[in-house]
Amino acid sequence: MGTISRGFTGRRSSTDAKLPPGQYLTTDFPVLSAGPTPRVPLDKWEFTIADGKDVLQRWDWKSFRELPSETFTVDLHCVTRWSKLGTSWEGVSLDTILAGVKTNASYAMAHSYGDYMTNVPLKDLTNKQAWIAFRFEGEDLTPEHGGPARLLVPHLYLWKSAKWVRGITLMRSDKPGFWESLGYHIYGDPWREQRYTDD
Ligand SMILES: Nc1nc2c(c(=O)[nH]1)N[C@H]1C(S)=C(S)[C@@H](COP(=O)(O)O)O[C@H]1N2
Ligand SMILES: [Mo]
Repeated sequence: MGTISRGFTGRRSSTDAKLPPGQYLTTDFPVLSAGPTPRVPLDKWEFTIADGKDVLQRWDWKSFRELPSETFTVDLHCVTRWSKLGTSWEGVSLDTILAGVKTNASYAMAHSYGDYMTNVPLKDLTNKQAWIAFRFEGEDLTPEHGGPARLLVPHLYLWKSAKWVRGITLMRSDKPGFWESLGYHIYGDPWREQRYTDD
């Protein structure tokens, strides 16, 4: 009961409840990129679902934007310890993207233009937990933040949200991506503080 009333009376305590351990709040939106920002013209852009052997689905920008999209508001948590609450986005749910895909795979590798990649269990991409996002706070997503489109998996640390995403490869077994090979946690749950490999 005490916890419930604190949540309603104090701005600070309701915000604290949204802040994973070891994180601090920021209102700006830092840019974190491991390399140069790729510029992908929309007429060259494509997004594919593959299984390591075949391309199962392919969208160009026009057909991707014809998919039903949704707006959503989520909190972002970066492993470098900043969190940004209540960000609003528009994107296509991975539920929509994967609806027509039949697979026995349990894992996915998201690939980006510019060669970044990051692994996510397939069950973390479905059930309204992940999107291919193309608008941020009502504006087209800027190249610095991953435009034309980025993966957004906000319940995991933000390195899992591949900017400039160009496709997802479905995998039978888990494999580390870019940061995961360099010592970051294979899964990356901010609420369990899974920052580094052995956390
Ligand atoms: N393609 C690509 N995606 C990426 C990265 C990157 O270097 N390349 N950095 C990741 C990391 S570590 C973070 S914290 C977020 C940062 O997103 P932002 O620059 O929009 O804040 O993007 C993630 N996605
Ligand atoms: Mo990050």
